[in-house]
Order: sequence, then structure tokens, then C-alpha cells
Amino acid sequence: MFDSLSDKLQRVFKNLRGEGKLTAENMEAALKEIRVALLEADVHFKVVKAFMAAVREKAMGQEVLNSFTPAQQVTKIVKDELIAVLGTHPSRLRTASQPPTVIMIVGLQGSGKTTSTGKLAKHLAKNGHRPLVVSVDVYRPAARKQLSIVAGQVNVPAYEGTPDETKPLALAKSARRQAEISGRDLILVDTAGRLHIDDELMVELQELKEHLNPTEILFVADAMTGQDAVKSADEFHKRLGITGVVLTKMDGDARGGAALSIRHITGQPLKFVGTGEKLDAIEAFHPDRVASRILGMGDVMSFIEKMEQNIDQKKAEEMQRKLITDDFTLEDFRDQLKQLRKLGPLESLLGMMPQMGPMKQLKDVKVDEKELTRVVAIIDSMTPKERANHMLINGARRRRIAKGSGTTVTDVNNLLKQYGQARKMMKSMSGGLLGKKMGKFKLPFANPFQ
Ligand SMILES: Nc1nc2c(ncn2[C@@H]2O[C@H](COP(=O)(O)OP(=O)(O)OP(=O)(O)O)[C@@H](O)[C@H]2O)c(=O)[nH]1
Ligand SMILES: [Mg+2]
Repeated sequence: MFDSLSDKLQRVFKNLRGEGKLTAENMEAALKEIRVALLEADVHFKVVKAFMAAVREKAMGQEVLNSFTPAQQVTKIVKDELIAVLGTHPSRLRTASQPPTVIMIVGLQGSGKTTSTGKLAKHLAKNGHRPLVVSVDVYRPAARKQLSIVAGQVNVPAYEGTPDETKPLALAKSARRQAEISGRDLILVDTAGRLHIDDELMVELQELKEHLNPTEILFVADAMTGQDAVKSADEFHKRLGITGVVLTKMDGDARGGAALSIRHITGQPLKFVGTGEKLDAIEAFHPDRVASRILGMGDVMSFIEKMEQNIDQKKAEEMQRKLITDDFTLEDFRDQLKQLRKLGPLESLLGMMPQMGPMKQLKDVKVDEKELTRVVAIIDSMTPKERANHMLINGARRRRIAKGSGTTVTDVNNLLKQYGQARKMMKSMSGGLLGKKMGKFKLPFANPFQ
């Protein structure tokens, strides 16, 4: 997510770091590089223009404060402007004063509507709602079945309709009745997609809107389509009036142009981003956190939230104690790797880490799930004694372990090295800045990929 933009902006700040003072020349050079970085990230030209004007104005108007370096000043200005362009405040889903709340999910074909409906249902159920989902796609034969399967995976009921309900509106109305009868407070209406915006689709969506009186109309857009996503969002908004955007496939989009343009162009907020195919790969969109991430400052808040939802707190504290007392064995290392896997796509997790201090090394880490499996296999091939005391593992034992796990002695050597480094890093982290920021919440795993 935002990888290339992030790299380029950080380079700009790095270049400024050598400068003692903010001058007209070095400022101009920095502004030029920022502009190129945004354009190369496929940000809409109107957004780039507004962004640059705001940054320029603030930078030029700045009193040169001695306590801040040029790099710090420009970083702060760019961060504030990124937050402004992304939306200033996180935009939550609204609910109706009179339940059930109706949320319509709209968008072009294949953008991720059905998947996002499932993800949102899960997210909302986790947050105390009782959602019901319904597909009103009466055109694609398997569409309703697909949503029922997705709903089953997240343990949310789907209204499937009766054979005579062949019209979208009839289906949606019955679903609402069903929700009322069964005490569901929220209905997610997954609508049909089209390849292009056409009148027929718009008329159908307008009719649904008129009769269902939805509190939210979420436009689902595929981030990888860049400015096309922005254009169709804008058109949907003009014709239907959307209330927010769900940007999917952010995991496959290194540029981030759509995310950075869509709010400015449509005037509607980005509410959620999809970060993977799995049904828990969705995040509420927080402009400040994303701006931090883009600037390499990490997103410690999202990281902590994810941990709190997924990690056994008792186990985490036990790990922490072991790290401090140096009892952190290979067995614990293996447990941690398993825990780590539960947290979802590793790349997205590492992306949340601040790229500074001991975490700096994480930036270029390529996470390889197969590598994780191999590491676990190697540890599995050790005897309990070896796992408890890695010092026992001499040359002969290394050869045996390699053979047992179908790997090579080099792999075993690497693993032992990683384990040693992980111990060191965890120790420095638990006492360092991150440890303090995270308060009583303890990191439950070590990074195995050094
Ligand atoms: N990597 C990734 N894939 C996603 C994400 N969201 C959806 N997908 C994939 O995108 C494809 C299309 O998703 P659907 O949810 O079926 O899209 P849709 O908009 O309902 O499609 P139609 O109903 O045919 O219009 C599927 O293969 C999904 O797994 C995401 O955030 N990341
Ligand atoms: Mg669908």
C-alpha cells in the first residue's frame, strides 16, 4: 500500500535532512520532487494541484523556527496536507434512528461488492450489530448463491428470497421485512454490477434508493484501476448520490492514486479499505494513520488494535516475561510464528510498523509464507531439549535437523541466526520507544525474517 509514494516522499525528506535552513532553493527543489512523487503515484492532477498550492503556501509562510529542521518542517506540512486530502476525520458508518438501517453496496462489475458485503457484515457483527445480507443481483445466476456462501463463512444470515421474487426491489423489501421479524438491526444490500455505467443499472439503483431509504450508499471501487475508480465513483455520485467509498484490493495497489484522489474529487469520504481476499481483510479508514504510514512513521494504533483482537493477552505477557529474563526458547519462537499467522496478511501487518529505530530493517522484508512454513518445520524437527536450549545444536545436530525437515544445513543455520536476532530485537523493542507507546500491551512475537 502506497509503497512507491512512501519511498519517494521519504527520499525528499532525507535530502532535506542535510540542509541547515529552509531556503527558497531547497524548498523549491523539495516541492518539485513532492509533485513528481504524487503524479507518479497516479494522484488526480486536480488533487496534486490543490495539494501543492496548500503545501507551498504553508511552507513559504513558515517562520523558520530554529528548533525544527527543514526536514521536520516539511514533513509536518506534508503530513497535515495528506490528512486533509484523505479526509481529516475518520468517517464512520451511520445508522438509522429507526432500525433496520439499510446499507446499499453499489459499484462496477468485479470491484469487490460481494466480498466487501461479507467483510462489512463480519466487521459490523463484531461491533455489536446484527446484520442481515441480501443480494439483489437477479441477472447473474450464481450471484445470490455466492453471497449466501460468503455470509455463511462469517456467520451472518442471508435472505435468499422465494422463487417468485425476481425483481431487485421485491427481494430487498422482503429482506427488510425479514430483518424486522428476526430482530436484525442492519441490512446490507449487495447489488448487481455492470461493466460500464449504464442507464438501466442507474434506474434500478435509483428505484432501490427511493424505496429503501438507505442510510448509506457505499460505492465499492477497485484501487488497482486507479483514476478509473475515481471517475466511476464521481459518476455514481452524480447520478445516485453515494455516501462513502470502500476501496478494495489495496493490497495489490502500490501507488495509492485512487485513495488519495477519491475524496477530493467526489466530496465523499473513504470509509473502508479492503486489503486482501480473506473476509477479515478490511480496515476502517483513518486518514491520520494512513498519512503516518505513507510518511514511514508507521501506524502503531492500527497495529495495536489488530493485536488486541487476535492475540491471547496472557500468552503475550508470558512471552514478554521470557524475553526479559532470557528464557525465550525456540519453542516460544515457533509459537509466536503461529500466532503471527493468525493476524492475517503479513505484508499489511509489517506495513503498519514505523520505519525507524529497530523497526527500520522491516521495511524491505519480503514476507514469504513458504519461508514461515519452512521455519516451523525446522523447529518441529528438533528435540524438545534442543528447542529449550539452542546452544546444544552443534554441527551433527544441524545436519540431522536439516534432513528431518527436508531443508539444508544453511537453512538451519539461518534460522538459528534469525532466532538470535529476533531475541535481540524484541529486547530492544520492549524497552524502547515502541514499548512505551504500547503501554501495557506487550508484543507477542519476534520478527523471524531478518
Ligand atoms: N486481493 C484482493 N482481492 C479482493 C478484494 N476484494 C475483493 N477481491 C477479489 O475480487 C474478486 C471480485 O470480487 P467480488 O466480491 O465477487 O466482486 P463483485 O463486485 O461482487 O462482482 P460482481 O458481483 O460480478 O459485480 C474476487 O476474486 C475477490 O476475491 C481485496 O480487498 N483484495
Ligand atoms: Mg457480486
